[in-house]
Amino acid sequence: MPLGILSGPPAFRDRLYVGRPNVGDRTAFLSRINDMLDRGWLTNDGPFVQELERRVAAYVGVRHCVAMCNATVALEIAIRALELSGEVIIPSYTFIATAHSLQWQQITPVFADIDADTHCIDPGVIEQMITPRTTGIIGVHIWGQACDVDALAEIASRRKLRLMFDAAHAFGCTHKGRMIGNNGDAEVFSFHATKFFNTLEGGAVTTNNDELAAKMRLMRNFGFSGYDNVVYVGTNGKMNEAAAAMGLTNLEAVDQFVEINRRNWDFYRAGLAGIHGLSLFSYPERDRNNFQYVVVAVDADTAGLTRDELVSVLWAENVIARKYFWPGCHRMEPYKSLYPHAGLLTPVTEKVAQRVMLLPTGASIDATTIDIICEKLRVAVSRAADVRAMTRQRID
Ligand code: T4K
Repeated sequence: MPLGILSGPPAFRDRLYVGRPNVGDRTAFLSRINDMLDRGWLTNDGPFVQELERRVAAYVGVRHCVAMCNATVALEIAIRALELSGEVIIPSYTFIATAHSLQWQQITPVFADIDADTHCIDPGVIEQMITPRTTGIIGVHIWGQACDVDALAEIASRRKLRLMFDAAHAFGCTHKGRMIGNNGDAEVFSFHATKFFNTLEGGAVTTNNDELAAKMRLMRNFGFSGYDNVVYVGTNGKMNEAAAAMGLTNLEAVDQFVEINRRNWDFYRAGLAGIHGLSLFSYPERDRNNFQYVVVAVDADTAGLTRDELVSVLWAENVIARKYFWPGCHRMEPYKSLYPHAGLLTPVTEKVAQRVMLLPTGASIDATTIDIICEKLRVAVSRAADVRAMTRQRID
């Protein structure tokens, strides 16, 4: 039953999704696809991939960009190229790919808690998790906001650990005035369709380490060094030319994407103001963010409704809000069975994961739509008891 009957605005007819792709100039993209077909070079380090790597490296201000087929494989390759083994410390509050990229290679992800304000890994808890088997730390720049890079670098250097970053959310973002992509031994971007900057599917590792970059280039191509000569265990991590064509097109529009996202975020800030129990995650002005994520924390005691109840209300209204990254990696398999007590060390993760929901943004959403979404939330919270009864009925 739509919430509209509680005298709020009517339900949307079409579904509104989190993660709608940002797409640049369609004509430019199709013209590149034509070039690709005319050339008959579809993948394997083609000219578009090489151009994209050069342009991304210049944009990020980093020595090397190694393009890959997606960020999960990019994480796996970076982890292997850095020779991580044993245990690696990561936050539990991240997309499951961060943990899986280690477990896939028989490396144990050790789940650290996060900071309640930034949602990023808390450097204060890391020291106690280091054991003789620990070889590295992977920080995740959640919501495009840099984690405490300096504190992590200090710990890594003192304890002789490798440090890399899952920067899947952070393309176009800065840390202390410098583009993310330059920190630690390596940083990994996702260029998935849902990301701020997409290549359909894709990802990249950026690094200022020449040797590491060369190694990852070989590893993404089965370990081939020239024809008929394999020098490493490798995999197929190559980006194809159609993906790179999309990347080149979208790279020309990144400023526009930020502008749209920023505008939407401001509309949400105005629209959500004064709704009891709902707080919009804000990005510190000192750094540049891509505003790809509209993150709202629900305080159930004040709102009168839990995050899950609000999400089901929105779904009933065709607003497909998401509960990223609930319930936390440590509560998903195989980690849940392997480390049943991991939750004891991650109280902040548990709390944040229960409260957060993401709302739709991007070019397909305008001010009027955002107003209506906010109004739906306002009506739901102001009539929490009725809504709770209605959502219970729906569930029953
Ligand atoms: N590290 C972190 C911190 C990450 O967040 C991710 C990926 C990775 C690593 C790994 O990166 P990749 O290997 O994927 O490059 C989605 C994305 O598939 C995933 O890339 C992303 N994080 C994650 C946060 O979100 P799901 O399982 O939520 O996808 P799905 O199919 O439910 O789609 C999400 C939303 O996007 C839906 O509301 C529909 C919309 N959508 C999706 C696609 C694919 C569209 O509107 N159009 C589309 O083409 O994981």
